[in-house]
Amino acid sequence: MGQLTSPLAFFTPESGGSPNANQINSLYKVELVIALVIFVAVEGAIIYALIKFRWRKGAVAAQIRGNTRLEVGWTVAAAVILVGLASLTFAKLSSVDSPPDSGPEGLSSAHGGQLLYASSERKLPPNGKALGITVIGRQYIWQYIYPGASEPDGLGAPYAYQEMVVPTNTTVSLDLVSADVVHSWWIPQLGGKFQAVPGYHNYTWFKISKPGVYKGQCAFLCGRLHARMLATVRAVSPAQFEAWLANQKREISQANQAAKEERAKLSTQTGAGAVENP
Ligand SMILES: [Cu+2]
Repeated sequence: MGQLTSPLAFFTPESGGSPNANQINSLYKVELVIALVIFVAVEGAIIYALIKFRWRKGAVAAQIRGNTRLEVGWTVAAAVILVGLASLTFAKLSSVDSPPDSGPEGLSSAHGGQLLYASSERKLPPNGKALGITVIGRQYIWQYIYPGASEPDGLGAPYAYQEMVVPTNTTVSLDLVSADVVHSWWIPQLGGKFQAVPGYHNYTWFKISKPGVYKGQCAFLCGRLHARMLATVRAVSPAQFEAWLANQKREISQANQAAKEERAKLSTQTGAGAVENP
């Protein structure tokens, strides 16, 4: 799924969908290169020693008791690498953690400009505005609730299952919750894993620049059908997103209306008692 721009791409985390995933990918590459250099040096030294000092007739093994210079050398070198990697990680952490503002081509309507509340867990763009989507994990499907509730208690908000549709160039802030057990939200090209834990709120974000489909699935064993708990994010232009959301709202209200009429019809036909335990 990740673009095969270098031979390293096969070994590195997927990226290309969102800036946080790209930052994770570049950090991983730096660590991979350092690890590869050390691996080759260590394995090379072992192979060299195996061949050079292999058993020969009459050869006597040298008795070596430590080498202070060498031991200080590899201890200091390891410490320098460790401090270097830690510094680089902390330098990159904020761009993985904190979302940027939406782009000028992003969703500019009431939804995309929705002011959300920041907290120590919920990081928001500098201007505080993002499209807030609540992600509910339940056995075995993801539900996405969009802003736009028609009633004060939050009811009547448009929602979707399995496929999340989002506008491009717009910072999307996800509020992850669970209706039953622990699930894990993971779309590799859009960033790291985040758990949906019953009774808690976890937050993550992404910002997609180009339209496309980004696939993932629940990454935490949540029951028998865990493997079928797929998730898709489809990024479309802000105008297409608005149209999709309006259509979603209309279909949901039509379905609710039809169910209401059906209930009314059933209760007049058979009497209320017959539908008490449908
Ligand atoms: Cu699962």
